Amino acid sequence: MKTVYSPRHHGHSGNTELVAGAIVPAFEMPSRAEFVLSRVKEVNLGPVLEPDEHDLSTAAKVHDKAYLDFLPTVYARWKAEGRDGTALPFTWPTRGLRGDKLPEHIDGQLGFYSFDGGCGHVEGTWDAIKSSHDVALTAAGFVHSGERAAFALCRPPGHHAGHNFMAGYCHINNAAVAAQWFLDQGAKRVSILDVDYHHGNGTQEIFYARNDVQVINLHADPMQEYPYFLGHADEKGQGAGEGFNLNYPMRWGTDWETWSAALDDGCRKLAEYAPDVVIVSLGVDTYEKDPISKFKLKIEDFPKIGSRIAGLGLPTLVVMEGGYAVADIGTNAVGVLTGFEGG
Ligand code: Q9C
Ligand code: ZN
Repeated sequence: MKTVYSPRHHGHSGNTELVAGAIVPAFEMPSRAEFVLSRVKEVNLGPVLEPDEHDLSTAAKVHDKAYLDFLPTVYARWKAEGRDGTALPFTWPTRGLRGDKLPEHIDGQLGFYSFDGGCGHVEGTWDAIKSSHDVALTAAGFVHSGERAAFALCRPPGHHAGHNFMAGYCHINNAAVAAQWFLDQGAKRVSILDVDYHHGNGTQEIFYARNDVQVINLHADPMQEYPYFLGHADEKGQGAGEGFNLNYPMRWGTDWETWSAALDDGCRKLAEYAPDVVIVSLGVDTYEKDPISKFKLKIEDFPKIGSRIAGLGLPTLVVMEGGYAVADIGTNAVGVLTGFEGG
């Protein structure tokens, strides 16, 4: 299986996030991608290739144009205020406020385009975001030209990013852009199977009223876990999209037995939809030793995920999302891929 990877993610480093009342070093850090890349090489998964440049025309079909124009400007405007460090919002347009009127000041705009305090920008952040987007589209290209599967080693991740907001370390929704790209190439139906510990709220929101992209999410119950405000079982899609969104919220402490039953059910629903291509939003933060997760999957469970997905027999694009137990995320992410390949 080919892996697409860009070293340009490195510039997105040294940033902080707001967690439990404190500004702390972001859990989403460059070593994550490095551990996954080393493991790809260690097991000889296949060639590692750099992405081609892609313009943002496909991204503009799943994201708001003004939001995409805003992202590259963030850090320069932060510095223009005489600041350094990490650009983060501290105010958000919640209920009763004008969510329709974009403020002029960078602090107001950061709040307007954010869902939380987890998407800090530093000097190299936009370049990393753009490279991650290019990684996803380049890997999608390999699947489109006949590879059975490809691995987009995206960093930063994407599944919390919605139509016009960043969230949970995510800015551009790489999996959503790839899904749109497959449709633009002639695919009739695409399924996104999101196995990250956290609900992929952005992916759900983007496709909620559409029937050309089926979105299946396995995740921690939003009653207990981030993103808290989306991801319940009764969210099934709306309008033409009714029935094409499936959520499997699970309680803290969920182990392989419970989790794999949800995976089996999701895979059955996916097979019934009979998509032309599957996009796996691969988060490995379901791991028992992940520092921000309360699920209990073990190292030996990850290859079984890959093998179950391979059993669908469909062209598959795997897009990297979360996973923060840095020393083991390589083993677990690549474990899914070798499991897929039957190794
Ligand atoms: N105690 C992804 O996995 N909250 N994003 C962190 C840490 C935000 C996770 C709290 C989690 C976002 C792609
Ligand atoms: Zn996650």
